[in-house]
Amino acid sequence: MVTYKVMEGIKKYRFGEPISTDAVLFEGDKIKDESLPFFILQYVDTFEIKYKMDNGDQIFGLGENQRGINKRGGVFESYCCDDAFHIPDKKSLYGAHNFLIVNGINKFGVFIDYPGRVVFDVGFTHKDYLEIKIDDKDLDIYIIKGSTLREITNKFLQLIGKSYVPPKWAFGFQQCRWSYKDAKEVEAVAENFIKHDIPCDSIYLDIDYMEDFKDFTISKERFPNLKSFAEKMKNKGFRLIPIIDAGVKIEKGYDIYEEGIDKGYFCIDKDGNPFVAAVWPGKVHFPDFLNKDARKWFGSKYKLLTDLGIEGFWNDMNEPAIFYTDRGLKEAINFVEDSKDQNLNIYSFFKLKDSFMELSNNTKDYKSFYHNMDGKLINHDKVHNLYGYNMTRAAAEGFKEIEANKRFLIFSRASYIGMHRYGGIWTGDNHSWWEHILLNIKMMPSLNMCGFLYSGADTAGFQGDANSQLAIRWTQFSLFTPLFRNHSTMGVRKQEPYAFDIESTQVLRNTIKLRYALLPYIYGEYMKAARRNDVYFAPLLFEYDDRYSKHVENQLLVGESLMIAPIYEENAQGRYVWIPEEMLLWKVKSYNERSFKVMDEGHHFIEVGIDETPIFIRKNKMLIIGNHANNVADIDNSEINIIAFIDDEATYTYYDDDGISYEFNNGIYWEVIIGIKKIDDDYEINIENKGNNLVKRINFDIVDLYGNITKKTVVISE
Ligand code: MIG
Repeated sequence: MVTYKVMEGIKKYRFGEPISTDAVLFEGDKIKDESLPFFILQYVDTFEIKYKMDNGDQIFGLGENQRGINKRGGVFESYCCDDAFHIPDKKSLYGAHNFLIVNGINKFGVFIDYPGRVVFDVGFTHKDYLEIKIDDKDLDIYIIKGSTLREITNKFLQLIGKSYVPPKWAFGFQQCRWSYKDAKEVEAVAENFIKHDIPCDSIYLDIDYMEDFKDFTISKERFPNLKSFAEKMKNKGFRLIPIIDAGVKIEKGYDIYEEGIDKGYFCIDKDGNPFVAAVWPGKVHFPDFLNKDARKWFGSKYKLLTDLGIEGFWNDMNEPAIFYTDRGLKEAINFVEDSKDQNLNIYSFFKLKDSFMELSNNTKDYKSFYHNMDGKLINHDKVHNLYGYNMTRAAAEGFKEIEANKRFLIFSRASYIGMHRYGGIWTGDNHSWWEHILLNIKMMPSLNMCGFLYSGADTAGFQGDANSQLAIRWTQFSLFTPLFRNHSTMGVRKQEPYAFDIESTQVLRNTIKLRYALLPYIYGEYMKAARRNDVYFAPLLFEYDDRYSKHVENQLLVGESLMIAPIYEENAQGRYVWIPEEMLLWKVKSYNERSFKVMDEGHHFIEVGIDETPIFIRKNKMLIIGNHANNVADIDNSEINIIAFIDDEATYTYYDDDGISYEFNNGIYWEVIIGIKKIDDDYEINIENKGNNLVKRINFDIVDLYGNITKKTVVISE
């Protein structure tokens, strides 16, 4: 073991010769130190960490996973997996996020930088032990020390580098479906949004826009002129966001296939031939995203679409998902043939069934192909979790070549720690289940702790039929998630915000308009988190250390001013909320209406009608509210409103920038620093306007602890 001091409070313990994952940005200096906070068991080929947890210890983090914000009690396996049935005992979803924080008398963060299989047994097998099993003995372990959860998180986020920042329009509402299959249907969706007066910034193109599911091709029949169509749609206010899949179809004459073969850019099997798996297009090869040159090549292909006016993409199937391989299929078919005319008992019958069930995403297949990493052949299984990461990196690096100072929208299904620098993620194929709203709520802070700020779930659920109530309640939560997209699979009930009944459309319209009105806050808080290595969503205990806040799993802090308590149960007329200090409750029906209630510290049942989104403004904090428009770019926020809940004084920094470029990195952004101070029965307002902000007028609703409202208006001179 070699120890490095990487940064203040962060040590790296290196075992063997780990493969570089590029998760962490700093090397660090060697030091003499063997003070690991846990036991290490090294076996011949594997490695295990054991940590004795105190009764009260909680475990946070682990990103995209099932179960609680506190992960204690579960087993989680980092091995990116295309599993479309997210039930509580599933151990792997699409991401591999090996960072956790132990919160007890001892507080520290652990990041296991190993890109193959890692199992986190968080007191499942042995209730008092955190046991981390690694499939290898070459790895880096980072230990992050700090006195609070936020401090540990901030340090970890500093270690792995600044978050990806999407264009501002990507904070608008987005509509997806597998599939709006041709230009006519896409246009009809757009017309529906316009007709129903529901804001929306983009419409997605799922796999059917391609010719035979071939990456970077466009169906001539369904989208005869994508360039002019994209332009027309943009003029109506909608950007088109095509999907890109990991597998490249094997087809003579298809240029991407031919080039990949020519240049040796595909993953290979043990005999050195391009590895064959089957996904959407049938048989495909997998681009070797771990090979720099292949990455560059694939990344440059996005230009074929950006040249047509496309400004955003989603990268799918990049775990990589495998439907079947020849090996698996052959074994299964042999088994079927052997079973023919047999009297199958329960065991042989199950084995027969399983032989097909186990065709997809089989570890045997993952073990049977190789990457070329800087000239070294590496078995895929060892670096499995880097695949989607590097596909998305390929895209991001491609965009840099295409137009370095322009922000593109890009997010991925599979991911590993560090990918957050290149793009966002969505949380894959959930269901239209109430349980999945709650899962979504719990996952968001965990994802943020692992760096993934631009993230969100398929709102209203991907699989299964949504009723209007579920779509509404889910949208009332998702309106706070940076990626705010409604998506569903083929064959299920339509769930666009106008797809139900007039009343529900009205509620969804108001809910989506609320999102647009909150953009100054949501976007500003996102940017602050991204620039300060912070989270946007946090569990309550990041700010409150009382005995209840520690255990709250169904309320979140959003940015610095808000707490939310979403409704995630069918037919609920309200819910219980833990309020850790006085807060101002605003049940929003429509963002232009104001009605507040001061809530005292304690447990409360709050009534929440189906048309209401409850928002809690924290004490001595402010919420900025702008205006809505049908697109982000059309919003006029020269006049904004602030709701402030003031005991004595508060300061808030309203951040904004051009929303399209990276100039904010060069100090080009706007800040309005707003101070409110209570003096006797009045308030003193102080405004410092930095940069060339467009805000001309701010209307204040200042509410005190007794609920008295003072209205003020400040006009900002140039
Ligand atoms: O095997 O492209 O998670 O969002 O609609 C399914 C079709 C492939 C999975 C993605 C989903 C997408 C679907 N894809």
